[in-house]
Amino acid sequence: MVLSVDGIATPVQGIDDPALGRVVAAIVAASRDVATHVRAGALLEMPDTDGAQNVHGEVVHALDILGTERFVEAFDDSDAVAGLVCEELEEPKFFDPTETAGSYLCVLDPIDGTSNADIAITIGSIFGVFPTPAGVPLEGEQPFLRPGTDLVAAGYVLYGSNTVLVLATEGLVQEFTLDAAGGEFHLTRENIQIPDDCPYYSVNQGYADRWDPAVRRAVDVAREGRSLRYVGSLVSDFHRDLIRGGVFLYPADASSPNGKIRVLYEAGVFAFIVAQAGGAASTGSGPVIDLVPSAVHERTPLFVGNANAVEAIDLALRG
Ligand code: AHM
Ligand code: MG
Repeated sequence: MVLSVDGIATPVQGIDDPALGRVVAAIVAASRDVATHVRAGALLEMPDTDGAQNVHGEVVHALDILGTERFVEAFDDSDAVAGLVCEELEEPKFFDPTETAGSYLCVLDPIDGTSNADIAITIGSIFGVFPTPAGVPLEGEQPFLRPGTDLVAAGYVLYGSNTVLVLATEGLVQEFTLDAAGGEFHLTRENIQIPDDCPYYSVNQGYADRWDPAVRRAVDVAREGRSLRYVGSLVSDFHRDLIRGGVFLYPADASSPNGKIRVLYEAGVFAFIVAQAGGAASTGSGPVIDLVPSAVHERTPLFVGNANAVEAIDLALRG
């Protein structure tokens, strides 16, 4: 069975459960709204941030607030999401259990690449969908402390020169493009496989002084014969690598012993997507997709993209 998902013009392969269809429809609804605000930039009124910082000690942007509100509302309305971990919310949020039985748990970075948000550079939303685990009380962090292998769907929305939704389900990665006039997403790439060629590498070279020798070796290996591209929005760097070929590195360094990228709603999601597309994701010590976080906002070093490039990086890290 293939379901029609509200807000996506084409029936969506890989979505067979109506409740999962409602989760995707909620992501479509929220991201369409975020896309409108991203497009309008400073011309649309935005929430007042009052200089707030989030749980990670980072300055909150108005779009972080707006994105969080829109996704929370849409998930709540869907009656298909039992709980949510969101980058901008310190604690997991649970929805009315009488309306959400047998549904899903979502993880979300509502606005990835926040530092690019008010300078007209591409940003995105990242999401992952887990089945609600049987026999685990829906409270606290425990229901979310699971590996990327448990995901049933994951993806991102990229607010770039056009808005694209990439959706990964078991064995399939599809891209949909928003027709801003009609308000619907249309299938534009059917079965994405990461290219064998790997012309690009991405890393924040500005942190080189903080890297240990193993990371320096790994970056040297990643750089060999490749062009550097670094947007500073992981979702943009990842999308380029997925379509054109490439590898992204966010290693640990002296100031960030676990790197910056979060396991649940960033690294794990990209690990799931890239695995369906024939690529790889490593922490430097093992596959990201097997990583079980011990806290919902835990971070991990991340090396993701072309499988051969990730393997070469792993070898270099091991010395
Ligand atoms: P964010 O979710 O708060 O925006 O942080 C994640 C972003 C990634 O999109 C990007 O790859 C990285 O932070 C850039 O960090 P840095 O400026 O340290 O290179
Ligand atoms: Mg963010």
